[in-house]
Amino acid sequence: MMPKLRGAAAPLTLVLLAFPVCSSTAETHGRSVAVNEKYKIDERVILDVQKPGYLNFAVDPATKAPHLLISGFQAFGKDHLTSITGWDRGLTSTGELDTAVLNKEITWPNEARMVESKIFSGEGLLVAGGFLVPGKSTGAVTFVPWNHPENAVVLTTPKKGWYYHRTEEWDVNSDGLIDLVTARGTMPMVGKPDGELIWLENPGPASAGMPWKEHFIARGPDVHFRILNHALPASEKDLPLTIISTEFSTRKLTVLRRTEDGNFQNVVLDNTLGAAFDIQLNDLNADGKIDLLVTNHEPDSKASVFGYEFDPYTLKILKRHTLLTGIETRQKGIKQASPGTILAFHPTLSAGNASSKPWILVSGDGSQRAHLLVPENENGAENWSYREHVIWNAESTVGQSTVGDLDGDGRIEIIIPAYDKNKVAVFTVTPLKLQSPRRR
Ligand SMILES: [Ca+2]
Ligand SMILES: [Ca+2]
Ligand SMILES: [Ca+2]
Repeated sequence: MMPKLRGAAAPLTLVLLAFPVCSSTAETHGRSVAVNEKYKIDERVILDVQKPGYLNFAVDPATKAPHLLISGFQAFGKDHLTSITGWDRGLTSTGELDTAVLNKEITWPNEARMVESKIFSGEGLLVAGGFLVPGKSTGAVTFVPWNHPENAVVLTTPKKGWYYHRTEEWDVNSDGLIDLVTARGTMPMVGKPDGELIWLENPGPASAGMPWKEHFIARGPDVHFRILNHALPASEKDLPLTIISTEFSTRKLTVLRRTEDGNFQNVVLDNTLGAAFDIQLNDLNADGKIDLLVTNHEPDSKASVFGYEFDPYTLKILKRHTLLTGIETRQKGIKQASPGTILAFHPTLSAGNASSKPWILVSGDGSQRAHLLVPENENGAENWSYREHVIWNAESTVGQSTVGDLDGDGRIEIIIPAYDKNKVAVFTVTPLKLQSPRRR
């Protein structure tokens, strides 16, 4: 999410707003939209949440209860990392939800996600933070223990004016301890913006709690990136560490591949896509090969979502497909642009869906909308056409949305934050009852 500075326009009264950040008051709506012949999207509930920026879905490691994680931030005053659970009592029974502020000390929390590896002695969240807002631009990567979130540990050494949006796990130095890869950016008032991809060396249990040693990988990546190796099928696991980055400030999509001498080969994949923003790795056209799903962040008709067919061996783009373009930016103010983050997902939890084309959820950011792209053709690998559905006209900056089965009924929820409106909307993907009978 790239919320913009509004200078003095940000109301100082926000500082005085007391927690809780999520109140039990909520609107319920009955809006329902069919998105194809198999599914409809039902609007379930709209929650009041203070300045929700990034949403993430997490599962309690012990109880397996689904949690909605909310990274909330604002120009003045404390930010918050909040968890909402208790959804199994009914999505619309908002008075029954359990809301907990996990941490109020992390500056401008961006992406917060459950650690996948046994890096730390217990389960917990990795939070990337900071943004180009005065007083909040020196960010950090923080580990928040799940059972004791008050005992958060900062893993990065403070670097003035640099902020973080994402972390991924990889044993970069092959010592058996999983390390962290992250990108950081800076946009100083005077001077040029800059970015760098780094990895943080896991020191092992002996020095737990200390900042991790930083290792430089490359200059340029400033916001988002993905480790390709996580997405590759088992047959391609032999490829060296390969990181694909969206470089926002230098306006290009690049790939970095580790060479035998331990350095990284740097290849520009596309320098014509505009200000590159988010990236996900998915098999978009269901042909068995991983594709690159990328957004840019542009104020005008160049605002787009792209799908790239890509050869992981030669590091060459085979074809770029424009999945959505001309996304209108409606948010007023300087430097407003669209879209924001992107997420490919399957509309049901059933295993058979893994081989079909995913849907694509586009958080609009300055478009003030959440856009859902549904494949026109479920199977044709050559068909890259999507039908766009505006599933929520938030009339507010839309931060990072997420998906997951919140209430455990087997149906996927789509959860969308309206940052300026202090709202979070919950939708359910519901199979249509009247499906054509299956042929035997
Ligand atoms: Ca390591
Ligand atoms: Ca593919
Ligand atoms: Ca559900």
